[in-house]
Amino acid sequence: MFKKILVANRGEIALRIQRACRELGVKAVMVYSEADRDAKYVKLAEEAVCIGPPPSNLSYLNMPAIISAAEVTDSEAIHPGYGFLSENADFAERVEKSGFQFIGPTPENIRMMGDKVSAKQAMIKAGVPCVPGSEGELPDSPVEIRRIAKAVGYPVIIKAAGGGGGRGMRVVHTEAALINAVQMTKAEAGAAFGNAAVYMEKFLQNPRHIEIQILADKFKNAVYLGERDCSMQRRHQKVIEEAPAPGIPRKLIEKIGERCTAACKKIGYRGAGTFEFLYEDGEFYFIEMNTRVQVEHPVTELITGIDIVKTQIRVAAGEKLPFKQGDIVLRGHAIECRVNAEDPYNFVPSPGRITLWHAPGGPGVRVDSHVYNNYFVPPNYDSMIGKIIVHGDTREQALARMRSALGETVIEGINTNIPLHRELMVDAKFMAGGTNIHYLEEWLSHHKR
Ligand code: MV4
Repeated sequence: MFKKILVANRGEIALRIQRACRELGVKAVMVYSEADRDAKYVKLAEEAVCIGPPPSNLSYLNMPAIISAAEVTDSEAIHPGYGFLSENADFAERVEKSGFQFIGPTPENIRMMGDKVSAKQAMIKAGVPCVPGSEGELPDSPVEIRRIAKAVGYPVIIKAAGGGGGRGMRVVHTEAALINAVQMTKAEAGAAFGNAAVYMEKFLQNPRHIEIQILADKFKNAVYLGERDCSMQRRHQKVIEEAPAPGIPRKLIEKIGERCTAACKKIGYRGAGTFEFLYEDGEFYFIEMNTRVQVEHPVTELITGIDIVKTQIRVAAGEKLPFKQGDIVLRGHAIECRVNAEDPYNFVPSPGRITLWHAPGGPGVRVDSHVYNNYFVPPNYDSMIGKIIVHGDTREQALARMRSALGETVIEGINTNIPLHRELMVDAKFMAGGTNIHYLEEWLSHHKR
């Protein structure tokens, strides 16, 4: 095991990784920007290094500053968390070239998954079901493009190879609109990602967003830890996640999970990873793979009893996965509400000083947050200030525990989306389970206030 690792992130995930390090007996070096000087995990750290001014590009995205911090502190490995540099293959490469272990997959695997065309080709080859569409990048010939779209069937969606997470996509309903849409998407993709390559898929109208969590070691052992339903989202920002996904047959999840672990073995994947799928009419379609720990990992931890962050660190240190697929048992139901510093209905960010903070508690309630009484939420970063996660024997018990937890939560001095969560937890359609990716935006459009 490592003696010391550097945590190259901020906020709740920095604290989450610091806690995992403490349990493992590993020293955690925290880095922080000038805006995060007063963060709780910085005060609690045995070592902390300021890496620059508040803007992310000068601090949490500053590769030389982070690698220098690892050098001066004699760290052995770097945990990138999520966001920032976590899925940057060049960063992973520079970390390893500087003699540190990157806590994540190989730079080659990160690069493969960052290019959505090569990711999809690898998945097709490995037997993971994908959305029907173009075989790889679209050709230049309009005649060929029209032929592919006709074969796929309208509506189609044009996606940038360099995109992902909802960036660089365009839906096309008719042949008349096709060529212009492809050209527009290519131009935008070239400017935004430095890669004009695009591909085409059948556009699924009402899917759910279901993802499979995997863990793999350096010895081609891989397991899947069930699924998460992340359909409750607005503008590609997840709001609520849960596990298991209501109403999806366990046998089908197992079949897809096995395809995911087989793909991991085939490409030599190591660390934590998430296969994102669209689920419609009883079928799974792979769309993207995330090569990092995700915000919503706690719901999987609660139903499996497995510590995903600790396992990431263990496998990065060269340990074997401490469990096999047959050891993984799913128990009960977990729900996560992301707590954001924002107006609950118009979503305008609400940074500032938290004058009163009461976190909820009780059986089956977990709060992952770096926030404390009198904490100042800086305006420079994402608005998420923490997560409330509950576990119950059944979905109904988890819902009851979340209602209770949200009822106990007091946050004053800034606006938060807690009122939105309170309403959603008593919404009849959400309570029934299985709402699709459009549900929240439709709900908000009818919301009276
Ligand atoms: C799609 C789709 C429908 N059909 N692909 C958006 C984010 C990116 N990861 C993929 N996305 C989508 N791809 C096909 N073929 C609909 C979406 C989509 C979406 C997916 C997951 C969660 C939220 C979403 C919101 C809008 C669109």
